[in-house]
Amino acid sequence: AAFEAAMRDGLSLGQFRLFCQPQFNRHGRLVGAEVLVRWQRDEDDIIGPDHFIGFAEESGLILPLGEYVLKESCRALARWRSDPTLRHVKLSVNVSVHQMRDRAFPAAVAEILDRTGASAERLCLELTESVFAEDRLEITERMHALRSQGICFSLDDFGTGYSSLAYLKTFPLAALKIDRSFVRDVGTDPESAPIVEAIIALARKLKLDIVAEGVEHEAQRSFLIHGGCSSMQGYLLGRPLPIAEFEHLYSAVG
Ligand code: G
Ligand code: G
Ligand code: G
Ligand code: MN
Ligand code: NA
Repeated sequence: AAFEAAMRDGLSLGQFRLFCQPQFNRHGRLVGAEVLVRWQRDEDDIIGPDHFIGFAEESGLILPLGEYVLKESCRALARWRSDPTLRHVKLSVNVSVHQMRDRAFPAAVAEILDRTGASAERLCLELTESVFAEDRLEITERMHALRSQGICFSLDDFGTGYSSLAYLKTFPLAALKIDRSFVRDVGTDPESAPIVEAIIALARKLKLDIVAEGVEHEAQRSFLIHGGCSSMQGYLLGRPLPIAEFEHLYSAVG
């Protein structure tokens, strides 16, 4: 409860900060970034989402926190509209199942887009497979309501958890993110390479984009490129940076 109160204060004090990790296509062009939230409790006390998203979900704070993350992400997209490089960046925002269960979510997102002036086509929402354990009709309806605004969806951590391939045809997804556990092992574990190749082939057949996560080594990158992977994210290519630093580093004019 004390942690919850501290989070509530942190939210009103603006202590939650957005970091962005770049995503590049196979030709090395910056095409996107994933938004990763951190809680800056003090000058040298930053904690990562693994330590507070669970609490936020249990307490209901995930709704205002999620809305804050979306609003800041859309404000960035609006700023980037006139930058020759950043205008091509699509921002991927992680969305909790609790947000997807919220009846008011699509309208709240529409209002954020409207108020900030961000283009819906530049916004992608990342869902995890846990979302699909929910009421299927409700989630599908909510996804279509957001999809009709121009927003797209990607499926995070693909291949872990209790994946069902049926999800891929039931829900309106634009991309799959190959979980970093598979990417990590492509050079060492004899099973991982064919799994990654099969996921890429599956995604291409279904006309889904693929983002490989956790690319740390050149050998992983070349394996993925030869396998036909469309884009990548990982420490080899760029670490998550505070959004202002991300902006400064990649802006064509800064
Ligand atoms: O770097 P990293 O520790 O940021 O991220 C850990 C996990 O936290 C990731 O799996 C990511 O999905 C989750 N996460 C990061 N930012 C957000 C956010 O804004 N909302 C939600 N729901 N999850 C997030
Ligand atoms: O040109 P290269 O050797 O990198 O191609 C490796 C494989 O990736 C080939 O099978 C090719 O068809 C595929 N490929 C080439 N360019 C693209 C691209 O832009 N997107 C995707 N998804 N696959 C590509
Ligand atoms: O939403 P998701 O679970 O995919 O969040 C991505 C997580 O992966 C974040 O915690 C991010 O900081 C982390 N991450 C990003 N790139 C790399 C990488 O190259 N290696 C490792 N080990 N983690 C990474
Ligand atoms: Mn993610
Ligand atoms: Na992931």
